[in-house]
Amino acid sequence: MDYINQVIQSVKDKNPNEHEYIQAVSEVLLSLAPAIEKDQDLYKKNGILERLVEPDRCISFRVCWVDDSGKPQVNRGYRVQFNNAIGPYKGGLRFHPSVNLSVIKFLAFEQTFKNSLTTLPMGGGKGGADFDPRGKSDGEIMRFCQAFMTELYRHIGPDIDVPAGDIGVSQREVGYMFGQYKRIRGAYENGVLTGKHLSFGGSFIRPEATGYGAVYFLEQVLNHFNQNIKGLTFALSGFGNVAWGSAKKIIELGGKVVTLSGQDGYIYFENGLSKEGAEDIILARQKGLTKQEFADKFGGVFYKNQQPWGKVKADVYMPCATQNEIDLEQAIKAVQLGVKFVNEGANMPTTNQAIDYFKDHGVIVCPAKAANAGGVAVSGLEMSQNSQRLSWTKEEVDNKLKDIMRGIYNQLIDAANEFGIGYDLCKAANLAGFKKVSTAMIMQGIY
Ligand code: NDP
Ligand code: 2IT
Repeated sequence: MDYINQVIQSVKDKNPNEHEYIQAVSEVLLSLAPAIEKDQDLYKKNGILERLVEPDRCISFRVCWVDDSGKPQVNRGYRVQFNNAIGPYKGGLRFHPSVNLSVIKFLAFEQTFKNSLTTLPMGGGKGGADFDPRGKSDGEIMRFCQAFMTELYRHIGPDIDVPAGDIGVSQREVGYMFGQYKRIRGAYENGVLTGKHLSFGGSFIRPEATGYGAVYFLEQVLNHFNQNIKGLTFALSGFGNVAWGSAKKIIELGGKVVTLSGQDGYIYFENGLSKEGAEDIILARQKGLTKQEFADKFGGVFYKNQQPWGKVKADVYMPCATQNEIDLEQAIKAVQLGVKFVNEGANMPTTNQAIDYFKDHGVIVCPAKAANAGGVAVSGLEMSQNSQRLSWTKEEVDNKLKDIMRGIYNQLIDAANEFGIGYDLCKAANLAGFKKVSTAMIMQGIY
């Protein structure tokens, strides 16, 4: 434990303002105690923890673009290439005003372990910009994406680093970025980005994969408790890609979705969101429908500037929007309301204190790096299809996704058994991811 605490302290000393990054590192490293205690000399000799918390490189760059009024605008772009021990750097790009180095570092750090759990050969990376896509015209989005890629292109490639979408980046943005990459490189390397449209190398099921995968993962957990999705009530946050895929699959499997949310508030559906409503989320977003309009259309009530956590009764809380959505205070109220499972669709949506409170009160937390790994897993399958110059059917990809999510769950159970930690899926995910990445790092020598 001394070794772990020393490394956490050094991360705090070196990066005092990076709260999200310190939070992610503390959560992971503290849970690795059983593995470190078992092989302390090996890990110390190889400087594993010190190396694991220092990204391979952090790239930051100016993104200058011209808005519709002809005015130059400047944003800050990032790509953090965290760890490529098991494959090329891989991870999404986030366009949101809250993006800073700490946020991108925590996401890239988490991605390293998540990607390892998928069993596919992908290292960890993440990027983005403090650009706010809200209220921007399509032309402005295109020019921003082109300007962003004009700098990013020199750092990426199908065997180097493969970005994809995240908050504020979906198929449209990936398309604009791929077009610019292709123009600059003068080569058709469509494996350089994932989340592409089907017409130029995208994969079936990639848009749905994060949400579907999270529900497939939860099915494994529920199975352990002799339960299933049918009849359970779900409170979801988010009104984007992950919430959409999750809501569709939950409803298909007989669950009831009672909330969706955005930055401006949440919608409560007393009788459950309909199948049509779930399918409409992405279209509603593209058309710029407000949450109030969506609520009116599909029989919900909109609660402005509020989030559902600790307010809404549900069997499963499924945060699908952003980091630190559920804090300790909300966790306490959630337990009083009888929540039984927290299934993390978003990355690090639950604070460390809230996770501990949930665990101490018998709530099962399905950690993001396992539960939401389906998105990057199908990104990995998109890379495989691009390399083969083939595309697989919807059924083929969906079946592979189901296998991968089952495999992730089994890896967690194996790690929990190996290290004697009981049914703690958060610790198990960290231990399983760490084992693979650290083995590869040790075998490749100190660098
Ligand atoms: P989208 O941009 O499609 O949707 C994001 C949603 O979250 C929007 O509804 C947005 O609100 C809401 N949101 C964003 N920031 C905040 C905030 N600060 N407070 C409250 N709500 C917020 O993103 P995704 O669905 O792709 O991503 C959601 C989460 O899932 C992120 O944590 C992401 O890292 C994670 N994730 C995504 C994967 C993917 O494949 N896309 C894969 C794995 C994880 P509004 O409607 O007001 O804009
Ligand atoms: O957080 C994530 O796993 C993603 N945003 C998806 C990354 C990817 O490369 O598909």
